Amino acid sequence: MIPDSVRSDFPALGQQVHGHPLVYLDNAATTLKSQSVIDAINLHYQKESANVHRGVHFLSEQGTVKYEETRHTVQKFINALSEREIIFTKGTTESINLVAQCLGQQVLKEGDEILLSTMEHHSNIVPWQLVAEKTGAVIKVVPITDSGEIELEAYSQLLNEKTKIVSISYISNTLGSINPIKEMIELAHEKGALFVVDAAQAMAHIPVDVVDLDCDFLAFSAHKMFGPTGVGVLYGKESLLESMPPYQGGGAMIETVTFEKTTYNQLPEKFEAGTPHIAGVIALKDCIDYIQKVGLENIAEKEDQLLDYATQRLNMISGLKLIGTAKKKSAVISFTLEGAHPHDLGTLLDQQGIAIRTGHHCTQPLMKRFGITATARASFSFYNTKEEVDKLVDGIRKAQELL
Ligand code: C6P
Repeated sequence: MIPDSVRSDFPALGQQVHGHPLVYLDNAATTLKSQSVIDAINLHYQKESANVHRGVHFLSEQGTVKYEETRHTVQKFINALSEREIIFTKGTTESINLVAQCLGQQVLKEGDEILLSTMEHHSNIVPWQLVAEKTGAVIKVVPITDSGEIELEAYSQLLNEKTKIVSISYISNTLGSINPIKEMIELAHEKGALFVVDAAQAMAHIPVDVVDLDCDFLAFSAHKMFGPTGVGVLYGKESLLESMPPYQGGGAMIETVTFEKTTYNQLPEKFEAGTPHIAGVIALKDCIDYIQKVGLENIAEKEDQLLDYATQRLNMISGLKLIGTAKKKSAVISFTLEGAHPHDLGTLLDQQGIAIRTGHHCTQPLMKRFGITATARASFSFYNTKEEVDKLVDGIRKAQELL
C-alpha cells in the first residue's frame, strides 16, 4: 500500500500548470524526480564536484567512491554477477548503439539475421539498421497480435541458425505490453542467438533479474526511474563484454597509449571513455534506493490498480479506442479518439494542467501496424492517483465537446 503522502517526495507535483494542479501522466517519456535525487545532484555540484578515476585529492577520491557505489547498487538491483558487467552510458539509446556497434560488427556477417519486433522503439531499430548496412546482415521482424502481444509462434519460426542477435523491449512504451522475455530468451539461446533486452520501460515498474532472465545484454535509462537525464546503463555478460572491441576511444578506457599501439583498460572502464555524467551516476544510486524504499511490489500493485481503473473509465468514453490491450500490461494507455487528432487533444488537456504524450512515440512501424499515425498516451507512475484518472476522463470529455 503506497500512501498519497509519497507525492510530497516529488516537488514538481506541487505546482500549477495553466492555473490547474499538475496532473502528470507522461511517465513513460520521463518520470518526475524525487527530492532525494535532486539533493544528490545539488550536493555534487555544490560541494563535491571533481572528476573521477583521475585524482589523488580528497574530492576526486570521494567522487570515485560514490560513483563506484552506484555501480555496486545497480549490480545488486539487477542481480548481475559482477560490477564489471555494469557500463554507464548516456541512456538506453546509447546502450543499444554500443551493443549494436561493438557486438554487431564482431558477430554479424553477410546474410546473418537480427530479429526485432514490430513494437520496438526507434532506439531499438535504427542502431541495428546501421550495423546491418555495414555488415550485410538482414533485419527480420516478429509480428504482433491486434491486442499488442508478440506472436510467439511466429517468433519461434523466425528463429533459425542465421539469427545471431535478438533485440526486444521488455515493456512496450506505446502499448504497455509486457513481453514474455524470459521465454523468448530461452528460445533464442536454443538457436545460438544472443538476446538484448530494451528495459527502458521496465526498471521503475517491475523487478528485473538478469541472471533469472539469462539475457546477454540489458539497456535502461535513469530518467525513467526518477533520475537525471543523460545517464543510463548497459548490462552485459562479462565474457561477451570482454571479447567486444571498445565503443569510443578517449581517456579512462585505455591502459597504455603510444602512437604505435594502444592497449585498453579492463571492464567496465573499457567502455567508459571520457568524463562521464558523474553527478547523474551518483544520483542513480539514490533513485534505486528510493525505488527499493517504496518497494517494486507496492509500485506494481498501485500501478495495476491505476491501469485497471483508467482502462475501465476510458472505455466508457464513446469514440475512444484503446491501442494495446495485452493481457500482461504495464500502466501505459494509448488511445485514439474519434474526430480528434491526438495533438489537439493533448493541447486541450494541457490547458487543463494534464500532461500526456501524443504522436508516434518513436514507434512509427508500430503505428503503421495499427493503420494510424499517432495516439494519445497516458502513462502512470505510483505517485498518480485515481482522482487524476478522473481528471483525465473529465478532461477528455471536455475536449471532445470542444472538438
Ligand atoms: N521512450 C517515450 O516517451 P532514451 O531516450 O535513450 O532514454 O530511451 C529510449 C527508449 C528506448 N526504448 C524504449 C522502450 C523507450 O520507451 C525509450 C524512450 C520515451 O516513450 C521517449 S521517446
